[in-house]
Amino acid sequence: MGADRFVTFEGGEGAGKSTQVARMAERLRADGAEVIVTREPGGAPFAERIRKVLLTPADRAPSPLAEALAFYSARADHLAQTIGPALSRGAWVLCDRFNDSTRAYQGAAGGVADAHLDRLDEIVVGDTRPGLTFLIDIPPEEGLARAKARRAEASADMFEARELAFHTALRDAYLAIAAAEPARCRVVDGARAPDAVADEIWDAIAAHRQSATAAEG
Ligand code: T5A
Repeated sequence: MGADRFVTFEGGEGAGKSTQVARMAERLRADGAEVIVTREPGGAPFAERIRKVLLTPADRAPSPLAEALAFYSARADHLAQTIGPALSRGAWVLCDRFNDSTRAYQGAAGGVADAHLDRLDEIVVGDTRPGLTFLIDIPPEEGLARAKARRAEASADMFEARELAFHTALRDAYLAIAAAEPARCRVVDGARAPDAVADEIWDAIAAHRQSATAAEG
């Protein structure tokens, strides 16, 4: 069982995660909840420094294992500095990407063994696992086109620049994660208009909130 108020948003490039995180934060706050919005990689000062290194295109890409370790280093800082303290005081934490991203990008698409990622999760994440995860699913071509349109003339970051086969493998990996953990993961069709996506996510958060409150007694 994860932390009930810890909600993560996952999906490929340009799926609409940041858009939906912002909308859900607004709705929860309007409902009187304390909410923090955060992201990975990043979400704390040291983790944001690692983010810069990870997303800057390099002449030679690092090995997927080296990448995974850097993401977990940032994650350890993020959990200690931001996520853990917020959950301890009863706030909701809405996080744009978390450890499912490492499973999909460095694991399934990059080849890092599940057993290695299991050990890193045990060491770094422990019990602070998300209680609810939205997988915003869209065809990779569409997500990449959105991301490209948004960045205009700026160059693609290190992950966005990878070939379509990589992004297709990512989508399959995410869908497999969601199928393996149906109690935590909700697959949402992200190809619809932002309002329709937001309404579906909000309904799921409301139901989750109700069952969490009932469990707290
Ligand atoms: N990574 C991350 C790993 O490899 N391993 C890890 O463990 C972790 C944590 C992070 C990169 O790091 C990798 C994955 C990533 O490649 P990032 O810049 O944070 O880099 O990249 P993304 O998380 O992919 O962020 P994006 O901003 O590209 O995608 P979002 O957040 O899914 O999309 P969003 O909401 O910003 O929307 C993109 C554009 O589409 C529009 C928006 O207005 C925006 O212009 N849009 C829609 N358009 C039409 N219909 C909708 N429903 C729309 N929703 C949004």
